[in-house]
Amino acid sequence: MNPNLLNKFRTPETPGSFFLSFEGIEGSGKTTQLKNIESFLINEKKKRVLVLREPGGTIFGEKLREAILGSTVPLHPLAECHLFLASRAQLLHEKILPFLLIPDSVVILDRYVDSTLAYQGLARGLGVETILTLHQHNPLNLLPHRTYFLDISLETSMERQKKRGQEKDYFESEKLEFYQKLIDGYRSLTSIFPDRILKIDASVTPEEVGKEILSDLKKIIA
Ligand code: T5A
Repeated sequence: MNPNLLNKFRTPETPGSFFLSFEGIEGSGKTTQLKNIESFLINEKKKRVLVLREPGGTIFGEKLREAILGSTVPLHPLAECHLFLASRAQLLHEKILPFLLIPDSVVILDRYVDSTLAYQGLARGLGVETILTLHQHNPLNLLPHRTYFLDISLETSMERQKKRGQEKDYFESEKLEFYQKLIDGYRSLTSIFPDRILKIDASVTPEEVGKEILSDLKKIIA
């Protein structure tokens, strides 16, 4: 990894404000856990909290979400990648950056740059450096203070998806090898960003996962 590339990235600096993201494969429990964190931050830490998801979160982003997840044709990895980046740039510009200028604000994102690194960079094969290079300019060069990577096995993901029983979207229809590449990819990202990404065992009960996240969060957010 070119160290000059990592130097192009920054984290928000407004006093008392934090940028958090949740990552993991389908069914890892991101949406379940971020609701828990949201109420802790509002009720106990008296923060102003904005929860957003990717792709989406803006009118334009939600249209792109529909286009990607509803696609019935296989997209070229670069086409896929640029659609996620367009949604992200608009979300940063319209919502994340203005909100993080407010003191004591917290943005919580359900997926962010590590999804692109894992899905398009590692599972589709575009490479980590290519994805980071595409993010090196403002506003895409903003990194979270903390990323919770909810780690589950292939079997757990499949079991939870089956239990939920919804129609499969564009990525959920992928083969098992794709999912294994994603799991390995996410795990490898923790060594590129050891200070930012915290791997959590998410195969246990939602309460146990929540406890581990809160214990870390209490250390970061005084
Ligand atoms: N994508 C996205 C890219 O390829 N590149 C990118 O750059 C970006 C941003 C988005 C898709 O786009 C791709 C990745 C995705 O494929 P999505 O629908 O927004 O799709 O995201 P998913 O992660 O697929 O959403 P899921 O709902 O499947 O996953 P979650 O949010 O991690 O899981 P959650 O909380 O909804 O839980 C799933 C089920 O498991 C249960 C829940 O009750 C629920 O039924 N559950 C647990 N059961 C037992 N024990 C636990 N600990 C549990 N936690 C949750």
